Amino acid sequence: MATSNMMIPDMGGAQSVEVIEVCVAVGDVIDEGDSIIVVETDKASMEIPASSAGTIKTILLKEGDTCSMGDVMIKVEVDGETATNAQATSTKAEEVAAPVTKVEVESPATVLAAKEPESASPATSERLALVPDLGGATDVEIIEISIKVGDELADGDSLVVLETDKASMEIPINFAGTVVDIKVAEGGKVNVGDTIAVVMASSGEVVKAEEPVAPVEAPRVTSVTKVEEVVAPVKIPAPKVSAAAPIGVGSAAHAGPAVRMLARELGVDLGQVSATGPRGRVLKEDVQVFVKQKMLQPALSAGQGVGIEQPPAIDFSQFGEVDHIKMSKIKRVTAQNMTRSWLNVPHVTQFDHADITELEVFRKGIKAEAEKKGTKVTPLPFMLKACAMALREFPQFNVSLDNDGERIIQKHYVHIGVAVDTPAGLMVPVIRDVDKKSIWQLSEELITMGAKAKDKKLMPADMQGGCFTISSLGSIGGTAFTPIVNTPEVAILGVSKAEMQPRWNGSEFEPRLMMPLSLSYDHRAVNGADAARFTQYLGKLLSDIRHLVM
Ligand code: CAO
Repeated sequence: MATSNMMIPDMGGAQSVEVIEVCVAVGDVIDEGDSIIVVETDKASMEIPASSAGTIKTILLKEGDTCSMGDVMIKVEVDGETATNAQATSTKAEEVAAPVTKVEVESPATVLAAKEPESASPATSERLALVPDLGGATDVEIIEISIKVGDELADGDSLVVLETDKASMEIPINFAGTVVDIKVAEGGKVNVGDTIAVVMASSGEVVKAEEPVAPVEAPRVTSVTKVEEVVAPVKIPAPKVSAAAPIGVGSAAHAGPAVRMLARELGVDLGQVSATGPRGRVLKEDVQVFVKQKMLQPALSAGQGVGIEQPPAIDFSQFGEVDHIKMSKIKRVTAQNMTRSWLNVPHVTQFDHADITELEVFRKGIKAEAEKKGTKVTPLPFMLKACAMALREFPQFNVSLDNDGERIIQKHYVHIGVAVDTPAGLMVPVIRDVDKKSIWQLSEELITMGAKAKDKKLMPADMQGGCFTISSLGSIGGTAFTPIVNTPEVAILGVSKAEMQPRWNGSEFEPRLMMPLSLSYDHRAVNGADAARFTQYLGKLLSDIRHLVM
């Protein structure tokens, strides 16, 4: 057994390249060709594979380091025979720079260009931008043409984006000029040496037939293969240009290296981004829209419903005329609260009815008295009173769950919120100590709070401290609904419109005024049997309001 150094091979001429992933750990047994690290330039990411088999003893690079050809990546323990070769590798690797320079001149791309002197004739300043060596990949698909005829290109501007099953890569031009003709089409396949475009080189670009056009600076990975030939038996396998697999963010997504780099910088998982580019490619703008959407969801962060994909943004103007109307602050806050509750609370809704026939008789009976007092008594104050008694009877409804998931917080006060629909949005003023107040007091407070809500006069304190909420649609209609629990409370009572219904009294049907009740509850705090008992109890209290004074 001997220990040898494994070095970074030629990376298509790229220097000081960032290590974005270390794929191995000390002690790993690796085979030749296994990925050791992943590096990323601004053009592509590449897996750097092992040049031989062995057991990793030391890793000399870490994520965030920069590296260049010849740098030692790892030290490996190898068997005797491999060690000999590895020794050769380490010796020869120091010479790697020289042969690579030599080989680059002979790279297939440049050789091909040199074979077309008429195309790159010095008589005209037209030059061909050719497909460079693609690390051995053939018939590579063009997924984007980044230029059009007439474009003035600077050295390094992207010509096309190619995509293999492993990576997408921008192919840049390595001289400045104006695009005269484009020889490829989106969706077409290209190989090394194919002409991408004819470009009128800017003045100052020296063109000599004997100086072949080396069309691009990256990714000339086959030159590494040449290194293998030159420095045999040293074996430094070609880096695998692979923007997809190693990135770990949306590896299956279709995106160019620049987009991937942006996604990496922003910590965006490309797999979650809705792509709007051709053939499902993720564009930079898609990443930006994704981030913007996330920023608009502050209330959903910190483990609350995160990871749930947003529906894709749709341009509705394609279907007809639309307006974009800014939501009021109240509506935005309500939307966040509703979403948070919907995503975090396991909701169950218990449906029931309360027979309020007698209650209604009584209520109508006190109408004149109420008017004398300058107030109005609706069924709602009775509901408030009944709920307050039910919360005392079933204290498990008067709790909040501690965020640690291990405790419940039992409340010994009874404050009940009442949902009020206002033009500005939904507000929930809280009536305090409901259990201690009379129907008259509750009626007055309801009227006051309802008016304050509609006049936007509620103070934050008026809307805090609720133990339970009532949402009454009784004045509007409907037979039942599923209200959303107003967290951190654990239950909410929805009240629908009371209607006369035939009820079987044991010997005949009789008309009774039945009020529908919809009790939604957090199933972590409350179980179904308790919910059924709770609504039954409400029914008992409301069907004979003498119970309310007991
Ligand atoms: N069944 C049948 N009739 C009902 C009823 C029910 N469940 N609840 C109320 N009503 C009747 C009332 O008796 C009243 O009729 P009368 O004038 O003939 O007595 C009428 O509906 C209107 O009542 P109201 O809405 O003025 O009063 P309320 O006490 O029921 O509601 C408040 C108070 C503050 C909620 C109210 O001002 C309000 O905003 N209501 C609109 C409904 C609403 O916003 N609900 C919240 C929905 S969002 O989840």
